[in-house]
Amino acid sequence: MNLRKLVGTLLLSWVFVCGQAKQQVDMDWWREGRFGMFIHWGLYSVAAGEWNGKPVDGIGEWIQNFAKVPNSEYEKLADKFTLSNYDPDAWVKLAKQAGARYIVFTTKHHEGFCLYPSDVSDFDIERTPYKRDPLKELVEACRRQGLKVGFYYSHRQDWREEDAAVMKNEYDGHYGKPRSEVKPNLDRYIKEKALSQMKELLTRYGKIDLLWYDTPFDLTKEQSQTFVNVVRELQPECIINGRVGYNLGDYGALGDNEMPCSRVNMDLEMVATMNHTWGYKKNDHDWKSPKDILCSLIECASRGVNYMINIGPKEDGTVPQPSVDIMNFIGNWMQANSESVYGTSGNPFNDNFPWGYATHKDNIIYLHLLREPLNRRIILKGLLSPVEKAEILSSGMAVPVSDKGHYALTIPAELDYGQIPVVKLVCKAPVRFSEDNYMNENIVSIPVANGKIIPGKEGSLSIAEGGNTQNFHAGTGKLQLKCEIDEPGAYKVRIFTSRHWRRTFAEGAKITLKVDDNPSFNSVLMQKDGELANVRQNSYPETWSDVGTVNFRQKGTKELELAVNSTGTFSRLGFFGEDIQNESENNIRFMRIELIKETR
Ligand code: JFZ
Repeated sequence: MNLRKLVGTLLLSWVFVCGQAKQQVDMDWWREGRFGMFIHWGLYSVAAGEWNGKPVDGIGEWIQNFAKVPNSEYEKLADKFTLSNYDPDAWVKLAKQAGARYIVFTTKHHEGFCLYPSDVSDFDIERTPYKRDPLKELVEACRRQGLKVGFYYSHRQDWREEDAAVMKNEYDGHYGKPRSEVKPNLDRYIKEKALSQMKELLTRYGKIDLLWYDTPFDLTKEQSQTFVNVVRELQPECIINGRVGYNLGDYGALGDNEMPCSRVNMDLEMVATMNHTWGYKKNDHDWKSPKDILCSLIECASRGVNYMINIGPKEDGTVPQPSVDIMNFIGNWMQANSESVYGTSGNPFNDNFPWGYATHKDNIIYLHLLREPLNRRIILKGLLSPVEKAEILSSGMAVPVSDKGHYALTIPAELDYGQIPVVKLVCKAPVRFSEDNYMNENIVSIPVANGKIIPGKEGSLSIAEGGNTQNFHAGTGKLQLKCEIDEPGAYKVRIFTSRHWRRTFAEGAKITLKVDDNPSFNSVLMQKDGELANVRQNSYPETWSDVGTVNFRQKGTKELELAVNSTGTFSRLGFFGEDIQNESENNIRFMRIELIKETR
């Protein structure tokens, strides 16, 4: 080996050993697939949201924590975890027929119980009446049906292990001793249980395609890196999710049920519940509608991110019927329309369309219609590529296209918008777009992610992975936006912010907004004038505030400038204290600004 090559090899080894090098894993199957199915199954599925006959609020898989159950009591659930109707092939078939390309299954959640026979812990499936390995059976079913295999592993939280006690925000009653006597040794837990079990999981079940870590909390970067290294060493082609911590995964991380508010230009995955819980709860009947769940899949694709929907089977392995119905509804739609999701990139336009969502691939644009466009017309401003033709994807029905400066589509009458019809627009070359924000129908929607950040005296606001503002408070600068107005007149100014459902709206928040040459809205109070009624309300409600009206004497480019005077009580952190983007409390989480043409 010549000297140059030797030096290069040594340098690369050194960088890798320091964990600095981020090994490039082939993400193509994951990006192409766009859609996965999450499965939360554990002793909490036996509890099913109740303890001592009483309902326990909160997500079902956290019941031991919320109900403050000592391990000596909680472990008795294992006797009732029968798996008597467990049919892994049926689970995989449900996912496959819905069009999901991968499954992520909880091998060990925060409760510490292992859904497979572990040599490292006796708190595992061998405590139950089930005498086989359900994880092995699920992996084999995935292989038989051609779905990729993902393992969820709670690498930081383990309520069974005192060494993993998260003292600042966890009930220490799990260990049957007063908090003052709980002496966690996190390094020992990591070495003796977590990493040892990772080795079991990564060597016993063949090729694993995705490792899904969760809630890194107070892990150090070095500790997170050890969870990366064990995967790289044993399963070098395995993708690691963003929640391993410190952005060390192969893709980014959003909060639970957190929908990006505009197109993102990085690998991200949105994980979502079908009701309000991941683990089965017998009393949670607040199922999202099948169409809402399908819309979330499509909206994620239009943002360029993956969508992983969760099912929470009962203790016997039965999948709740509403979950089956939702997956079948998605599957029916995907049968005719999946090409508008698989392998696509996000909405190429800068606009959020009032009638639905767009995706694109090479020379094709897909328009997903959630409702009939105004006057059954869609005008594609900003499209620079010549159009060849347009049709309804599922039927082939022609969609007339005219070119009067902008391409305009005339949408056929009598489409069934309950089934989210898709227009397939074929261009004569790979699609190209202008960077401008245009009006669609009577609204111009300006995502904050399109803005230019001007840092302030105390630092700078930024744009989070989900496209919303973060660290945006007095002193961290301002955001400059611009848009194209089609006609002069009066426009209502509507600002959309988001918050984590556990926190109140931004009481007392004040902002300053300049819109072109109109009088500035100075330090105006953000009122809660409404919230969008959609699936986001479950976790990240989208609230709008109408700050006033502006007038434009002429059509054309208009510039806006937004600054924060005070953030009030606005925040996004959940009460677990988990925050993925290390977001501070002192932030207004803007999503977009809409200018809505006022009709006379
Ligand atoms: C975690 C788990 O605690 C939960 O039980 C479930 O498994 C879910 C998929 O993941 O919950 C989280 C993790 C991160 C955030 C919120 C809930 N977050 O970043 O806002």
